[in-house]
Amino acid sequence: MLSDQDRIFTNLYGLHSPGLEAAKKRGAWDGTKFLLEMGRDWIIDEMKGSGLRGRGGAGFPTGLKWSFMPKKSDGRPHYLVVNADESEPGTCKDREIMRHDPHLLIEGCMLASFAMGAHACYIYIRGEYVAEKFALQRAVDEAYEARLVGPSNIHDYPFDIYVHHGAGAYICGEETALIESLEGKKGMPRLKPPFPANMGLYGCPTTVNNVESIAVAGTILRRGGAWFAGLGGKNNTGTKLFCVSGHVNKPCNVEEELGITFRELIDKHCGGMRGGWDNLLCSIPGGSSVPLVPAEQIIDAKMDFDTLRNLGSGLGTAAVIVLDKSTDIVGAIARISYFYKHESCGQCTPCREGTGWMWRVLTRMAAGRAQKREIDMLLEVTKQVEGHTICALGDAAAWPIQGLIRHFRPEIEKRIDQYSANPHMDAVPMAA
Ligand code: L3W
Ligand code: SF4
Repeated sequence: MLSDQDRIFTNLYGLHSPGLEAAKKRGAWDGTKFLLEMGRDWIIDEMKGSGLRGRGGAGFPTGLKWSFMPKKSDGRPHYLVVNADESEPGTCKDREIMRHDPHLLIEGCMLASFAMGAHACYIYIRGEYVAEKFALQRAVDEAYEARLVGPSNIHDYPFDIYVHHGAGAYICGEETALIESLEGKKGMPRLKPPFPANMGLYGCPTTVNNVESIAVAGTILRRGGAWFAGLGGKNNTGTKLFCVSGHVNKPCNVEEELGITFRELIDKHCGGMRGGWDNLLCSIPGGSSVPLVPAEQIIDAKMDFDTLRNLGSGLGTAAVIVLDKSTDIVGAIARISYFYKHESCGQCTPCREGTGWMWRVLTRMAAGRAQKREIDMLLEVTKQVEGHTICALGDAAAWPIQGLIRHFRPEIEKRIDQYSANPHMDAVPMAA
């Protein structure tokens, strides 16, 4: 169990002001100049040693990503871009950081930018996050006034930071679409490679990191990479913000050690499972993009990248959606399919056509109005979408359906049987 001393964020929520003076008392901006004086290589080595894996969904090692930025300048400026376009259904952790601990984020921006030779950082914040945008801008203004950042600051590292407000498109959370949007164009993903580290914002070396990945950097550097690496498990280190929603008694955001079990997470922080553990149907453990995991597999599973991947799912953003037995699981996944159809940018055919096709078929299946052979046809289409698109939205649309068919095929078949026995019924009863 994570002790309060090892929490980076959530032991503070609700107790303190997000303002600069209070943030400093909690440790933000403490010794930042000293950390900068340790040098770029030291910072990157500590981040590598911490084992921190990106907190935006992909879990890519953060220190390694920073090391991809060119060491020597070829005349092009370097940029850090912070992805605060938090839009993955179920995910609301970065929102908490921007509301309550914006100075940890701003300090992290400076440290990360310095390590990568960037003198400017853009924080791209989700369009719907209006209060958070103002909270963050207030904190940025405070940091400028206190000369913690700015062209001439007490850290002797010229550094500017800009908050950019998005316009409400999920796809702008994809790093290259985000870059396009920052450049003033339509938010449409680019093909990778080239990766942003070589060709990012305005064609310059750029690193795009999630809010949480950057906001933990100051604490990691102050306490040492080894401290962070000592929490969690091998290859799954540190603390993580979990956003638990759905059929638990008390949905919440909480910081815990990676590797806490699903059951412990819910019992300790969420007042337990609604109706008791026998009532658990399944969980979508990492935001809507990852496949569901049925009750018997998830209940004692470790909540970390590798365990959940071995269960055919993923930690994603650690947005843990808990579903009890009252859930219309086929209808729920059909609703998720609608989300991806709606958010597809439309530039590649498998995604543009496939997301709509999959949603329509699944919606019929939810009501039993389908033929059993269509289940395999739907599965086949998900495989034609997965891995055949420019960005990961295609995969994200395919995976939840694959998880449904893998674990709940009998439920789909039962509905089809019920409907064919009585085709005049309005709808098949949704609950199992
Ligand atoms: C240089 C290489 N850089 C990889 C960088 C790359 C990126 C990072 C991870 O998708 C997932 C997606 C969603 N040289 C590199 C390299 N990089 N190889 O590393 O890259 P990648 O391609 O593994 O992932 P991605 O495209 O960033 C993210 C899933 O997260 N997801 C979505 C969450 C959405 C939000 C939101 O609300 N905004 O967080 C949740 O599971 O499906 O699979 O930076 O450039 N050789
Ligand atoms: Fe756009 Fe979908 Fe292609 Fe991504 S996969 S680029 S969202 S059409």
